[in-house]
Amino acid sequence: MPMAASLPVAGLAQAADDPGNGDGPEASAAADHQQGAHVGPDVVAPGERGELDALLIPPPALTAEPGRVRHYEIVAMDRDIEVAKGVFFPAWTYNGTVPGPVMRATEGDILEVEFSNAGSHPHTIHFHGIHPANMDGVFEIVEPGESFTYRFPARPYGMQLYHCHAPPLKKHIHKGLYGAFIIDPPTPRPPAKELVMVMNGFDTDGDGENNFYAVNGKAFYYAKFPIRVRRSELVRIYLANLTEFDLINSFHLHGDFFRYYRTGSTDQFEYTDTIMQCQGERGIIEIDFANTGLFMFHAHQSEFAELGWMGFFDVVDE
Ligand SMILES: [Cu+2]
Repeated sequence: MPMAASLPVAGLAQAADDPGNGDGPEASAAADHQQGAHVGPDVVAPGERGELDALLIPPPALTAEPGRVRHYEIVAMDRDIEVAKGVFFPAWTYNGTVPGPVMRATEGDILEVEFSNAGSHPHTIHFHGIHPANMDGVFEIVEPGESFTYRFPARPYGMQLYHCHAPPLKKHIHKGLYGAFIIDPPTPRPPAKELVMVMNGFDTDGDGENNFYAVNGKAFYYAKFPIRVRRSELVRIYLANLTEFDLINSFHLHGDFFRYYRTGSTDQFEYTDTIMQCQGERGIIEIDFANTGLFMFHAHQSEFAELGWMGFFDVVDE
């Protein structure tokens, strides 16, 4: 977890320039300046507006229908991806992005995933959930140039995930082979503005420690492009932690509380503003914003936040 090389990252610059970043009377006077440095076009982040929409916004939930097949085609490929402004990471990807595409099914649907390995190393797809042993993506290693079709009923409902399970596991996950897998209850959850956030980290200098952190793969992206939501609508976040090397990651929301459904397979929830997840943990967050304005969300490990895992909700009345 070393400091990033001399990269002009907004969060780092701000932290260094503002040692008196406290709660004193002068703090509010500096608020406008701080806001300008932390959010919007001045933020140094990779990517264009809307570029991460396919990872942020899941396909819609469908009501249960007997015998329905949900078909996905996933191709493993090596690809250099920009994880922080001007910083490229030699990733192993599912379909070219880190995380891979959001997969979604309703409990009882047949999930059918046609997996082809166009990468340089052997890979698999291991899904979390309940399924037969020969669909578990551990023993059926798919060599470069080969393919394998996973097919099983999707269950149980909740926020699941998938990742490569080829050895050495640490490397195959850190390189970027993972993604979100949502299984909806037979009767879908109430309508909401739905978002997917996969927390991840990138070791860009090969020393076994992460140099950048993000949700959905790009440091400070949601600080540059805040996520606009309406105060009147329920905001539902499918959150997973696929960060390698660090033991935990976390999600903290400013200015409000949320319901957190751990894994999302029962109706039990915790009411809080901060949760933590070990690698592979996931859950569903539901927020009813009480106020309009810009609200920060970030890892509550300050270091992760300052190395990229920080963004904003722009809550508006419409
Ligand atoms: Cu792999």
